[in-house]
Amino acid sequence: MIQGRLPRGSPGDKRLPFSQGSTLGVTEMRLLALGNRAALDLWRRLLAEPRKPKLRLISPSHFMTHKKTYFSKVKESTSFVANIFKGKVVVNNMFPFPSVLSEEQTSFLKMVYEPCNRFFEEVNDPTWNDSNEEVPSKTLTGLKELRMYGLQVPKKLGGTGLTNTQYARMVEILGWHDLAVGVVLGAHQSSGFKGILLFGDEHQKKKYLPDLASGKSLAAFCLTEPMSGSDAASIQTTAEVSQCGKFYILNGQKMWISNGGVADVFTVFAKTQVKDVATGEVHGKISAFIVEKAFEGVTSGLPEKKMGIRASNTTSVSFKDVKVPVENLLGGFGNGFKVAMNVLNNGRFGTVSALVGTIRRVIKKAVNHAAKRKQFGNKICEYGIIQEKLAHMAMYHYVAESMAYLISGNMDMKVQDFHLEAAISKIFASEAAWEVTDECIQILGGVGYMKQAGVERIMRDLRIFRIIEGTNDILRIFVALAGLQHAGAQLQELQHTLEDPLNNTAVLFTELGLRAKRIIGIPTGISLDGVVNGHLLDTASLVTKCVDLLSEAVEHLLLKFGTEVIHQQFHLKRVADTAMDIYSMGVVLSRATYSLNHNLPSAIHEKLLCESWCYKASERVRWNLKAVKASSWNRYYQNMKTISNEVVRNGGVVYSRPMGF
Ligand code: MYA
Repeated sequence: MIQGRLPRGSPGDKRLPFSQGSTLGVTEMRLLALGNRAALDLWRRLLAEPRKPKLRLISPSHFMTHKKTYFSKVKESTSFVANIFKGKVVVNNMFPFPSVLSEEQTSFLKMVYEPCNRFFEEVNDPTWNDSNEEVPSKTLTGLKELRMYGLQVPKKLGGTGLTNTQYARMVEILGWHDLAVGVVLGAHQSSGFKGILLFGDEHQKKKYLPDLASGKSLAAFCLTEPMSGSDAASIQTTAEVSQCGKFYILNGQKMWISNGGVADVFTVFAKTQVKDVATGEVHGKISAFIVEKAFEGVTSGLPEKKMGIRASNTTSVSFKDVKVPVENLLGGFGNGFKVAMNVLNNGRFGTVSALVGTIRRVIKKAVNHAAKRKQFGNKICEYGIIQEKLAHMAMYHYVAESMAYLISGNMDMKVQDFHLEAAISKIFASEAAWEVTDECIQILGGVGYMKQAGVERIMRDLRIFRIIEGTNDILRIFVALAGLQHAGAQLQELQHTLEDPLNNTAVLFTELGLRAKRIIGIPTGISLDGVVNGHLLDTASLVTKCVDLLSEAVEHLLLKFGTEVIHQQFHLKRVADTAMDIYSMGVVLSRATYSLNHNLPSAIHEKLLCESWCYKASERVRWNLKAVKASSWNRYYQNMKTISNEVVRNGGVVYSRPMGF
């Protein structure tokens, strides 16, 4: 029941009672007269909803821990992804494809780019680094001289002062040449001191950033703990105010910290006791701190032995009664979770850009081989099976690169609402890079499997990116639940409006009309006409159709499960994949439109990439949403649950071998 209102039909309630059985209400009769049976069904479902508990969605951690905190308000968003969940196509942050660099910024970028690229070609040896599990001092020193340690730190604080787009182009070099070096520099500036850059006060910035930007000191980001991985809010490291009030006393252990054994400055997240001014109750809330290695009680463990990115240093970091001066609190008392999330949101585009560099490199390796290698009398690039692989690889790159520069461009234009897009791009780029590298090895055959080809190292290095900066699984849940919150808020508002249908007939008929069209499968009228290049209109209609399908499926889930939807991970995964596919379609439409409109030499090729990608992605959307809506899939999900439970109970597969032992 909607709070503060009398139940419909109860004594004193002036509104029309719900229609019961075959008795039709006024609106229902009107709908029937219009011959709109689908709308009538939906009208009934929507009106039936307010009788249920108020629809509210719960965030991922509440899902995991069953905490009793609810989201009731969701802000209006300009995010493309947030809006597709509501059946809306909001193109502000999507079209036109950003072109944000001035001529001056482009020449400055070239000036820093070229020597850096040459340095990686001539000085750094990724194979040596990998075998010896270290980045040698000649590389580290060279990178300092190239001003690679403070790419985004303002020039007045000793940094290179790059914009996000310039930074993205620079870190592509790291992905192309050596991801392990990329992680050293990324853990330093993409996350290690990013909190100081984003949230530090003037004193903190002046004290720490110049040395960090010059490479005189190195930074690390300390969030993960032995018992706290994806559930970042569950950290157990504590910080208590000392009796003198001048320090926080830090205790706890962090693990798998990139640069953990070599950093001089750590951004550390710890639980602090925060008093609610209104209620006087004390809650454990996370705060962020700048901690120096030099503070007594900070120790690092031994370097971890890793599958990939071996040259980067990864250790545990322990804090034993560390006295952190109160002025080293970062971003305000109790605001640490916000600091952590924003650092991660802001860092993800860097990872995406680095991976875009890797994908481009790997494609080059595959093409070089496929264009030379002859089998059965022909070059293998002439065979359809190889052609499809190469075309897929090129599409993956096109999408990932477009995502990287769309986000960096938006960030440069001060768009605030990009965290869903950043999460999707990180998932996409890390999976695309894995897929492309795997296919590269397949094309190279035996050669690709040998260390000498250099692809196996790339594959090992890449694997971590589906885990680091938020696992792709938790990011999928994050995208789906955040999107569902937006859709849920819209539906809730609609429910309110429909409490009084006769005074809201315009809204009523628009909404019912939209839903009826979606159910019947005819376009709802959302369109990218006038936004995309005319040659891409047919392709654009695939996007709008997919948005209709998504919003219909989302509404179906919300009406079917209410708040329980947060437990439906089989569905959530498919909803997230759909949002990713639709976003990727929008991104390439934007990029290809830009190229066609500006007559770029590659425009026709890009049109092909865009059309082919959108075709495949829209097919996946249909497939995934069918699996969300069709009841025939429930049996499959139930089977998955049962099989998994039985395998877990048995400690492995359940059946014995065919020969019985
Ligand atoms: S560091 C470790 C990485 N760890 C993670 O990423 C942890 C993943 N977990 C999470 O992100 C959170 O726990 C999730 C939700 C998302 C699951 N943006 O109750 P809540 C707000 C903005 O939903 P939870 C590493 O890998 C939310 O609205 N706000 O929270 C090293 C709410 O606000 P309010 C967000 O369920 C990297 C509040 O927070 C976001 O507990 C090394 C609570 O929300 C968000 N995303 O968590 C780097 N999420 O209360 C190397 C939630 O106001 C890089 N909120 O409503 C290498 C790079 C190479 C590149 C080279 C570069 C040079």
